[in-house]
Amino acid sequence: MKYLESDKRFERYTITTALPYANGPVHIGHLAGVYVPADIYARYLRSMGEEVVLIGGSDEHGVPITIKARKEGVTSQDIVDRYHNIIKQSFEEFGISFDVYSRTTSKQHAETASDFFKRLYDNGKFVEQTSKQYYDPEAQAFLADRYIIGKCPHCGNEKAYGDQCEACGTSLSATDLINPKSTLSGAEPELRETKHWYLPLEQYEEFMRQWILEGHKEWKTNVYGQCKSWIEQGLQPRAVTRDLDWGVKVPLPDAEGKVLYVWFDAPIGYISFTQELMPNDWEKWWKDEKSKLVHFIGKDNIVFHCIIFPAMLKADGSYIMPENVPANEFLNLEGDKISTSRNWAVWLHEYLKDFPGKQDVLKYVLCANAPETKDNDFTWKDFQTRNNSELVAIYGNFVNRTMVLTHKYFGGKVPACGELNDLDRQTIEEMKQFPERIGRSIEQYRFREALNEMMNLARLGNKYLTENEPWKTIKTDESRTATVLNISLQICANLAILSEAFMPMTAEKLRNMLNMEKKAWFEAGSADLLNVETALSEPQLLFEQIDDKQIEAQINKLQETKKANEIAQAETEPQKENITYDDFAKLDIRVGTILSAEKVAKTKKLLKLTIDTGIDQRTIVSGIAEHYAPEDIVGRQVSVVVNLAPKVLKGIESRGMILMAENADGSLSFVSPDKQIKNGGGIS
Ligand code: B3M
Ligand code: ZN
Repeated sequence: MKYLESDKRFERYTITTALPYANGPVHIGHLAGVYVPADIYARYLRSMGEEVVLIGGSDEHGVPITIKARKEGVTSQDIVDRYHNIIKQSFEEFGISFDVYSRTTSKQHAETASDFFKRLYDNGKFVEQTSKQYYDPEAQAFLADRYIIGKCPHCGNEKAYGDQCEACGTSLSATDLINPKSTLSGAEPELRETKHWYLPLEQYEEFMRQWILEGHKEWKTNVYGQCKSWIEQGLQPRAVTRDLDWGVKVPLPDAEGKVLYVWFDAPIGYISFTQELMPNDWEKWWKDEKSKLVHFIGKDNIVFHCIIFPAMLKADGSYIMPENVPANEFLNLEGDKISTSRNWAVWLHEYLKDFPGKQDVLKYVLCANAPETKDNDFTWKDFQTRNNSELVAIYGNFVNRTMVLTHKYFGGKVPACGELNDLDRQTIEEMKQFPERIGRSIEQYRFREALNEMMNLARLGNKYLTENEPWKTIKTDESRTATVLNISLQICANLAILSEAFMPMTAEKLRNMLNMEKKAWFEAGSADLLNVETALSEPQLLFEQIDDKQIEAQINKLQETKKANEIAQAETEPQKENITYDDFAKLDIRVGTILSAEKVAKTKKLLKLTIDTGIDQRTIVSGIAEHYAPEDIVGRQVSVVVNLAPKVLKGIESRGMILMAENADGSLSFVSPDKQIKNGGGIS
């Protein structure tokens, strides 16, 4: 069952969610952009009695994973095993109702992707092309663009990558770099010929024009607009293979060292995961015109899901096309782009540690503020406000008042409804409209609007309760009070059904309180969901206030991240002029131990230290008072230049200098041996 006329021809829903790269955990941006809306959509449709499969999994191929593995000195398989498990667990804990959550390193996937390629190959759907690409003669491997660094031709940054300069943001080709170097070996790469297979997208241009530009004007404007601009610029052949040793092997005899391009194999994952779930039955979900295929993705994936993957499906010829691709824009965090590499994110597994049991709060906030039509900002303040003044003050408050009053006046049993007055009738009439109103919004992928409508039902309940003041009528008219609480409880029961798609954990708690079975969406809208005399459970708070302290802790955490990033990015001072070995040998640097330390009176920066240098015990005045407290450093081993000419500072003769390392923020740190050394041990 569904409300939109245009959806009535479909008998089942094949819903896919972008496969997150298994090179890091998932964060709120992933949840807001893809998994929250997809989960709402799937839960809603199931509740409407539709056949649904919600498909997800980890994207475990691609160059960034191999780079991360190399950096950590582990295998690519180690990396994807680690993050696949973290990601999968986060999704489970957040109750994303996947029917299958698999991974692209599975055997089934390799087979399906490989067969898919082979079929297109056998049917002459590819063109072979040879091009020149960088090759590392020492590592004996072709280099992905990311594996090459050199000088950016635009801004001069010496460490630009072959695909992008991160200093000025320009996209590059590896051949643009000045002085390119392989990051595998440091060698200078050379251009060598290599053969690859291309999908000639230009052959599908006319089809795309008809299918999307003519046939899907209803797609979200951000999605339609991007497709239009791609198609109008003219589609180009796309290489679907790469020279790499991590991925699905190209299933051809002359393709040693070549794998399928990650963006070729990943979307096939949607198909192979369906096969894992339903080995005998998968085809109807992918090949029957009565199946509605919907891809939930972020905006950076639009071209792959609207043009490239459909072209692959079309090249095969036996698949249905996606009916919609409701891509979202980006969610920012406290005004800055979310970034895995800069650790600028709220990680789901960390959120769960800091806010245990509050999955629904985050899902609610992310949906209420979803980047549906433009980029949006997540702030902790907004998170707090939405929790305290919406979930607690409206939804939670309404349910709690109703429950508490029913327990107080009617022993926790659903009281009978007496005669209805106009306000009762009007309230029930309004209540009846919510299932369709919310449902229509969801069917049109307007999840914020849908959520707001769901809250309007709670608002309606609150208003009804406040206007009828059952705590007053109880003194004079018990039957009136019974009617009002009966209707309020029926509204609670409606909420339990209609909020399940958005906040499943809360809905379940509410059902338990109401002693109510799980009911279908289309059963909502009724004022007879709870039978008279049904015993209710004890009232239990559905939401609780989040206080300033919790919010400040989160904001502080982000500020720490920011500081760490600034430090990591700060420019390093250029190297000084060369000196001879003899110049260096003149320095006499020894390990010494701090015997005592005190502040030099009337100065901010100076400490007077007594050091055992192994040669003698001497006084050194050091400008470290802002970085170390005297009591913390007694007993520490430090590096001392012992033959520096003595100098009088604030009336104290200082004989030598303590070596300090300076961080980007100006903070100082002792340069100390990493194990105990006898005092006087030379440093050279
Ligand atoms: N892993 C890109 C991303 O996470 C990619 C999506 C694949 S969907 C088939 O943005
Ligand atoms: Zn640059």
